Amino acid sequence: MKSIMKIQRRALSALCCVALALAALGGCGSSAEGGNSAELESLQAQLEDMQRELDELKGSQTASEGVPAANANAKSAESTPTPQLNPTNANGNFREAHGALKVVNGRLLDQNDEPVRLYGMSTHGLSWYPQYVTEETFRSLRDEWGINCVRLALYTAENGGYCTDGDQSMLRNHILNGVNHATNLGMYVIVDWHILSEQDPNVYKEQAKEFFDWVSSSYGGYTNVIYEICNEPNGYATWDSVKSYAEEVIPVIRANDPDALILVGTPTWSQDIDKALADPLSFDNVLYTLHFYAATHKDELRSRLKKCANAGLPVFISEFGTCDASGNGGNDFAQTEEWMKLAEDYNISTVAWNLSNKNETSGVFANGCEKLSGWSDADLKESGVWLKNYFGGLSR
Ligand code: IDC
Repeated sequence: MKSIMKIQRRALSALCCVALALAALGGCGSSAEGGNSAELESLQAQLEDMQRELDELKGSQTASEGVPAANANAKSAESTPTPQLNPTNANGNFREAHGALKVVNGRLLDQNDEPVRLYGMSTHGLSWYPQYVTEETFRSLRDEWGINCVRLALYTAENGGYCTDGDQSMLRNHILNGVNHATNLGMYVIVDWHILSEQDPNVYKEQAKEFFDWVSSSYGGYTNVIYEICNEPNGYATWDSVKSYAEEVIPVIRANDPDALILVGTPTWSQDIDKALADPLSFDNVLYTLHFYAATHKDELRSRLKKCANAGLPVFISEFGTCDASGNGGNDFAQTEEWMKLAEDYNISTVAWNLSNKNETSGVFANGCEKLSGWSDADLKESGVWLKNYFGGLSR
């Protein structure tokens, strides 16, 4: 701020000089001497330089002040640098180029009615690996990995879970930071109510309604916030129970964010999208999630996806792994490639699990690697190298 005032003062005094010089030139009629006009030109050049400096300073100021408060008007977070490595982003800021996304005839379209595909990375549980919810990390993922979407995984029932013994205000803070960083960087962001061990989302339905009321009232004006209302119903959870949960939670979100994109998990760890096809929800802008782990889920689940997508079901792969369903074990890159080919054919968005240095195959950072950005291949596990190359367009 101080330097802006300094430049403004310098500009003012230069302006005075220009005025004085003009007055002097006026006195000499139209036959100004070369010396005087050279002085005038030099003053004008100085002024132009100062204007440039001022513009640059204002630009950096906007960027560094661009993190909006949770309930700030969405418009305050507009200016962001151009992503470098996003194959679908020829227009600069990805979020601004694609705007509010919508589901039309089972397909995900952008504000220009063009098909759009999100390439995402999911955090690990925000209670355990919050260090990756930084602008630095998201920027590196965007510019070096080609990521245009981050998923914020808020576990509900585990140790440190939002509905068990987790620190709710700290967890909410991670959500706010994550959404703000993604917004500033021109990325989409999925707020994932990460149900898992409780099996049925109805177990914490009241908490879910309260949570999504808070998120959607904070970010109702944002076009880049996507709500994932239940990660993976499993065990005894049927589609009927998931559906009735969705029918209560979705109107809470819609009251604050009428056109929001909403992702709904399906039974059997988000594999039973056929159940949703048989009895879909009646809301607009809803996609059903399918999750796969390439070393476990193969042709059979891919056939299901093909069948459902051909029948017009909107599907979103909000979590996948290159390894087996435990998040560990060996990678199966050949199967992952099969999955990615299919996702490309149907233009289905894909978000990979997970941003952590945990000692498990799916944690993309090398065990012990503490870097938060600018990872070399040696800083990554094999899954990380593969994902970086795939999302970055090197293996597509
Ligand atoms: C796993 C994590 C692991 C953590 C466990 C908690 O990778 O570190 O201890 O959850 O229960 C899912 C889930 C996702 C799992 C992942 C791998 O959505 O939470 O993460 N997985 O098991 N569905 C299929 C696989």
